[in-house]
Amino acid sequence: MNQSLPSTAEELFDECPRFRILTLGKAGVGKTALIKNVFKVEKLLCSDKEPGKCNIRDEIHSSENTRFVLHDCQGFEPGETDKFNKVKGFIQQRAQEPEIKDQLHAIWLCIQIPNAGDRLIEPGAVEFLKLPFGDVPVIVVFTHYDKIYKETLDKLGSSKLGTLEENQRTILVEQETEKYFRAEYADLLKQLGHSPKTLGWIKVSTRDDYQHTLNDLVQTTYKLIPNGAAESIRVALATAQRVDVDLKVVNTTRVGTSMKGYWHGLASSIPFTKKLIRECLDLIHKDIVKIWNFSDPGMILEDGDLKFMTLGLVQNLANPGTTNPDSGYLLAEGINFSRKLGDWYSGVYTNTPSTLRRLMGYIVDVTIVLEQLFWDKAAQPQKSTVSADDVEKVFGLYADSKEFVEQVHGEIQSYVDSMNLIDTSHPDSTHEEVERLIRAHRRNLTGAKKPAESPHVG
Ligand SMILES: Nc1nc2c(ncn2[C@@H]2O[C@H](COP(=O)(O)OP(=O)(O)O)[C@@H](O)[C@H]2O)c(=O)[nH]1
Ligand SMILES: [Mg+2]
Repeated sequence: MNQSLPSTAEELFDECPRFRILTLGKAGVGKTALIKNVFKVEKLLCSDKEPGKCNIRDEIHSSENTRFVLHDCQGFEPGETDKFNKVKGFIQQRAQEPEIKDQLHAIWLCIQIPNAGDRLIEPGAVEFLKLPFGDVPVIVVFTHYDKIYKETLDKLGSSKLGTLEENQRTILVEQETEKYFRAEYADLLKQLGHSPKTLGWIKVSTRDDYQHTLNDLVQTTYKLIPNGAAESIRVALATAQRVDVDLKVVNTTRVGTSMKGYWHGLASSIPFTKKLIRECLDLIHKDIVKIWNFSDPGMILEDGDLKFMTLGLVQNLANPGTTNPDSGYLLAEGINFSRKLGDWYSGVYTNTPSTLRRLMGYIVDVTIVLEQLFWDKAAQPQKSTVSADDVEKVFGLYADSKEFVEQVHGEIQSYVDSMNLIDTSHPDSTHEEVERLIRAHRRNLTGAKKPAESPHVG
């Protein structure tokens, strides 16, 4: 009997289902706001305790995003030895956990940027940073960045900024504030006496116009995960966070192409031999949707029409020269497509150029559509949950930009035409072409602003 297909995402999530973070910092510095904004949740739960009464050992979580777990601690003043030892003990205990899922994956030490003239980094924070953290990334997070941004704006005043365009003003203010933080961080490192490999810093604000600072925090954390760390930790962070679209795209391809990834065999067909096309596509579809981790309690993305609409969209890859119907037609037909596709969809996988083109097209198309959905949802934070209408809209944006789809599919056609499917003695590099296609054709059709493009003058 056939063994069932492996799900690479599921294997990674078995090893590390949740990205485990410790936030540390005085009450009011913005830890809770930070977590809610990075993971896009409204409510945090801490077993049966009242919010704010949690112990560092308690697991704080949210039903709106199950891919992260938080430990929260209010930090300590110099001389609060008991509190200090408790934090130290907790970090040590977690470092000794044998299983990756129980270890800490990142520490965010949050420090609120004080009013001008005050000292930024207190002795308590310096003491903390001298602890041995092993391989756990530790990020010093300077919070309430919007305030110093505005202060700097005022300080520079109209004499320096008046004649500049808005984006040039932004750059100038950024440069000024950056100098301040760099100096503070350099001073901190001096006090520590060394510069740990896994230490980083970042300035953030959870206010609307500063969403790009949350991207920076996620990217900084991601990059500080050591090279030798398990792949599943990186994938857990990329999945859990809901601010950085690049990490979603990179990790969609990363899961498919990781050591055990089945994309390696897309052309040489090894993992798919004797499987039904339907099974192969279900697996690909589920894996991609899981990494994007939209707020989708109704499982609209996994179980809804997206799969069949995308199948409809890749039909012209089966019969070169044919054109695709409009998205309205694909949508109206929905599930009927599986019947119309008949033999191919419900049949056994065969190693043919036509099948390879359709599988490649499926991965690329669905990833591009999900990126549109990301932008669409980012532009309407008050409606964070995915609806069937959202999917219809973003699918339509892609499917109906016909020249764009033709370009993508044309490149797939050329790639498959130029390869020799019979020759499986060479390693199959189709996954590289899939990655290239996604990278080359990503674009934002929704018109929603990228966080990094937002002016942060408020
Ligand atoms: N100006 C500004 N206020 C913030 C920011 N982040 C949080 N706050 C405010 O600071 C207060 C404390 O935030 P909270 O997240 O509860 O802090 P926590 O005690 O560290 O968890 C709240 O009134 C937030 O609205 C920020 O980036 N900028
Ligand atoms: Mg809090």
